[in-house]
Amino acid sequence: MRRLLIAVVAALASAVAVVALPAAASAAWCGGTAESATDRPDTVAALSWHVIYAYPTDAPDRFPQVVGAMTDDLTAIDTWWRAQDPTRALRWDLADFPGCAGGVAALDLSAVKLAHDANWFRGGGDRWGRVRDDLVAAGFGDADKKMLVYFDGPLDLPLRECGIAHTGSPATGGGESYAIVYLGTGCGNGLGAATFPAVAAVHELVHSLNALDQPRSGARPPNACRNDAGHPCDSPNDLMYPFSIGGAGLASKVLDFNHDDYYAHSGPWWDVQDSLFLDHVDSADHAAPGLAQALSARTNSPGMVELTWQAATDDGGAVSYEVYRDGVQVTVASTIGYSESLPDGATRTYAVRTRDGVGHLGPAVTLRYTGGLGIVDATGVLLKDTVAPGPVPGVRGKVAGKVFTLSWAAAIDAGGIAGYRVYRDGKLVTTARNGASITFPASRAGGTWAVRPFDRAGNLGALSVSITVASPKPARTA
Ligand SMILES: [Ca+2]
Ligand SMILES: [Ca+2]
Ligand SMILES: [Ca+2]
Ligand SMILES: [Ca+2]
Ligand SMILES: [Zn+2]
Repeated sequence: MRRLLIAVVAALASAVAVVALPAAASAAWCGGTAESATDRPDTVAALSWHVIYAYPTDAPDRFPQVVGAMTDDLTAIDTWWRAQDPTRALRWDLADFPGCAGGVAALDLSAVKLAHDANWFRGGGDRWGRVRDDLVAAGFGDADKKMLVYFDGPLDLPLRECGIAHTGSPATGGGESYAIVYLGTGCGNGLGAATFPAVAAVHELVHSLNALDQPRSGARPPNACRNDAGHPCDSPNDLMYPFSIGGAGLASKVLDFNHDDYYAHSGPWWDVQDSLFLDHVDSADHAAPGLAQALSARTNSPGMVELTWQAATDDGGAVSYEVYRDGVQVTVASTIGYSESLPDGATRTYAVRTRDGVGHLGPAVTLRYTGGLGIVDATGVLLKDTVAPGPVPGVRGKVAGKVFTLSWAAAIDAGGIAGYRVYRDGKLVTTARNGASITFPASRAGGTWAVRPFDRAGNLGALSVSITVASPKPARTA
């Protein structure tokens, strides 16, 4: 389920068209004026928030002018959240800047020139989707991150909406988890002063943490607005109140007035406090989970792939497993194993990443697999045959003179057949390694016969249909 939540806000004191920028960068962001259009290597192995400054192709890049004020607001948001709930903190995607003290100053802030011009984003339409699509195409689709985007371009905003977000899946980030705030058209006035732009940013961010996500049935947030169930109406000081007065500062806002609608409440519906994109600072779980060991893949039934791995260990509670197909997260499983359809001959890359109960992430384990063949290298060469041969289609037995010949049609295996196990009356009699027949003295012909192929990796195929051969009559002597 996905619901559009138009945010906020704004009733600004005046609709100035030009953003009043702070005079100079005031906070010490450790990245200086260095711009990165890609997600820098993570220093936090956990679900996190990634912050992006984005601007249309034909708009000026004001990142050097606004980064200090953005950092000031994000620092204020971080401090405000910890004051609202000392057991939680926003978990940010941080970068390894030399000599940086850490915290919000070490934010991995991206600066991205979008693929479209201001006109593409200016009007109504699905602006959220347009911004999101450009950023996902630029590489910001990591399912382990939710994105907070500062969009810096001119807009037509008759309703003074200064931000927008969707509710997605509480468990994952990526393309469904974009919180966007606008800097243009007056929305950014006061950036860096912990006033309206900071309120809008954390308001949209909390939408992306699925605040007031309405359950299909049963108890629900008691103070949801009557015609706007994604916002609470019990206090204008609530962070998620449908609109905010321009001059109201972040300090006047509370994270769920009375704790009865979306944060630290006692109801059965989703509670933002449980989000794994928050650092659970009160948890005794501090370490990342181990690897999904022994990741393997096989084809047990045609047209399918079955992934298997061993349970990972963790210093906390249960471990979940994020499964990726060709870089796209397809599920977060609480149990071991995953299967999906995969045509024989098709090759995909699978990865499994562990996640603990508070959002720490283990390293990913990866393999490439070709349906019906096995685990392959980057060029498609078979590394490990994990697929058993098909069954032998039929078995024949024939006594001629003193010789009994058992023969069968060859089994098929993409990695190569190595031989056949031969069974009489359910017991292994011998192994045939030189083709699809074997001979015995005629005196041993009586019984029920079947064969089982095996491939070069030792994978055993299914037992063939069995045939029953009568004992040859003993030759009579006159
Ligand atoms: Ca990063
Ligand atoms: Ca409330
Ligand atoms: Ca852990
Ligand atoms: Ca095989
Ligand atoms: Zn809203």
